[in-house]
Amino acid sequence: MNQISPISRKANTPDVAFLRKQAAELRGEVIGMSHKTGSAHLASCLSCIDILTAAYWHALNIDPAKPTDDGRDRFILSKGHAAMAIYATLAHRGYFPRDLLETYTKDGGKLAEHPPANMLPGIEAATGSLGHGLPIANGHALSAKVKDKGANYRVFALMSDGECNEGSVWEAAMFASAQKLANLCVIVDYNKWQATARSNETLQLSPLREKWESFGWDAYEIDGHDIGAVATALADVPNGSSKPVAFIANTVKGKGVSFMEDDNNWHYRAPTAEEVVKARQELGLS
Ligand SMILES: Cc1ncc(C[n+]2csc(CCOP(=O)(O)OP(=O)(O)O)c2C)c(N)n1
Repeated sequence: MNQISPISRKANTPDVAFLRKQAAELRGEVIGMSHKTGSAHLASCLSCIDILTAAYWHALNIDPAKPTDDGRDRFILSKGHAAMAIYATLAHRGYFPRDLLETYTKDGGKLAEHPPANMLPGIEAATGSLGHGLPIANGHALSAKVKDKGANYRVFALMSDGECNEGSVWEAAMFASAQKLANLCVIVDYNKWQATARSNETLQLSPLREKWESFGWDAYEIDGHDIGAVATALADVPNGSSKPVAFIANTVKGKGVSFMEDDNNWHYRAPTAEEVVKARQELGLS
């Protein structure tokens, strides 16, 4: 059996001012990456940056110097198209040098357009094909119970609302509640958009919280940009019940930049040099 080393959980109150500053820096980073590489999915990244910041700088029991530690919390970016956001998060959190971000999408590099497995410290699963992160998270969460007996690590999967269109998500949701995976947490980045349309006009997701609840989960709606509330919510998993936990995080696609917010053209568009300057000014970065 693997030895579980104790990585202590943060029980303290979130430092909201610090987290906000960190999130602004990550937003600046992904805006720069999208501009330099002409990459899509910038708005998808901005939508979930506050959640990533709350997780990596407050809630997760992790040590970037020990990325494969048996006792670490696992965090899976199931909406893998927001790869720039997880790469920027991991680099700024100290998993690998920030210089590596310059290699995003470069031939032969480690920072593929969507996260690959076993290439970078901190990337727990290859994602990008929507609907697979939660099934993988199930495996980790079950492993904590049956393989690493006594392990107290938690498993988080950050999903998108469009991803909830996938049947595999609901099969995995039923598995998690049947197995009483109380150490499992889903965060749905509910920005109400998918690639080319409103999510609820594509398939009827609403009422989303009630759907998760009816699949046997403890499900809560939260403001996905209230970084202190997200940090506290994630830190409090498991919540004392025997059920897995879902946070339906209401978010705004393109959050943080006025001319990108809730404008789904930024699902694919990359910013010009002038737009980068304007965005950074709005974020208080220059
Ligand atoms: C299985 C699968 N089908 C299609 C795609 C192509 N695709 C990339 S992003 C996306 C939808 C984006 O909307 P959403 O998942 O809600 O995430 P958001 O960008 O709005 O956060 C799609 C369909 C994919 N990545 N995986």
